[in-house]
Amino acid sequence: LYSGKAIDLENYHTYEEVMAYLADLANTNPIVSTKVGGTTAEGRDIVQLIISTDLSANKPVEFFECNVHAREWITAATCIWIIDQITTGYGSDPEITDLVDKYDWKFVPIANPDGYAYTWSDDRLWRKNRVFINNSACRGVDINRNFPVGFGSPDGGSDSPCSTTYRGEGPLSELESNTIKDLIVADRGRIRSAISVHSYDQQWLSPYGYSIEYPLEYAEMYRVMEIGVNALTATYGTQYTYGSFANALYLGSGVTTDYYYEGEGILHSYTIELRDLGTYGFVLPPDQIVPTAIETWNGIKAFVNAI
Ligand code: ING
Ligand code: ZN
Repeated sequence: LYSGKAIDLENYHTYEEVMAYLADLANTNPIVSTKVGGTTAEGRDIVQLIISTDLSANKPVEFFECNVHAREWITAATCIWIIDQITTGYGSDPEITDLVDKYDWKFVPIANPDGYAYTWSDDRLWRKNRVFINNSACRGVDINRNFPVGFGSPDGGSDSPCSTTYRGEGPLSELESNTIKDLIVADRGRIRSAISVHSYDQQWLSPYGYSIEYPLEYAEMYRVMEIGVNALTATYGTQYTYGSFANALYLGSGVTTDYYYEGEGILHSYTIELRDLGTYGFVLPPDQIVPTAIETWNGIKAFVNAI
């Protein structure tokens, strides 16, 4: 199925091309492996890419999920660029070598494969997955409204199947959200940070999404968000805002970031909204992939070193 062909990092790629790249990396690089977390309704694997010098050491994990929302193509492209950066930098770039010696790095580059494939074939601006809904002509659940913490609380999602933020029949009703949960549970107790990568709006957001209350450790969260954003902005001057997402953006209930923090006790759990501010929105031109990835990676490195 997979050709094992490398991909260029300056363009967007189909689900199949990305999977071929990940498989090739795992086959050729001794510190890389892949794990199939689950298989979607349409038969696509949800793949986690693992960078680890020693899996048996159970190092602290830096966890990333990307492209939960199908149309946010820059998020998979950025995660793939970062994977390439880490794997090619290990052993030659001292900072990357140190970060890989200390931590395991785990990425789900395309967390919503059916939705992603649909944005290539039919509707570039599709957001949800592609499940059939009983008694409805509309399809798809918003994976980022389908998690247990805050699930169904008012204003942070919709119970209408035709809405782009349809939360689904119940917490973790969706294969994709269950898979993310299983991958988190598999590393329970050693996840040092969990980042949910979205676009667009240029924001670095902490819990809570479902409430305007601030988390107990908000001062610490704010401290590291500021360090991350400052390093990101120092790269090309791209302006980011940061804060708790219910306050900075809008209410969102049943989101991954609240589940990681409140449901799994992961202190450092954030949503990063990548470029831009709306000029191109979800359809960010390919010539912005590499600059977006470079600045984001600078922010993440500074953040990981600060926590
Ligand atoms: N934004 C996120 C969304 O799911 C978000 C932002 C995250 C809001 C968490 C509230 C809580 O709506 C995008 N662009 O998807
Ligand atoms: Zn999103």
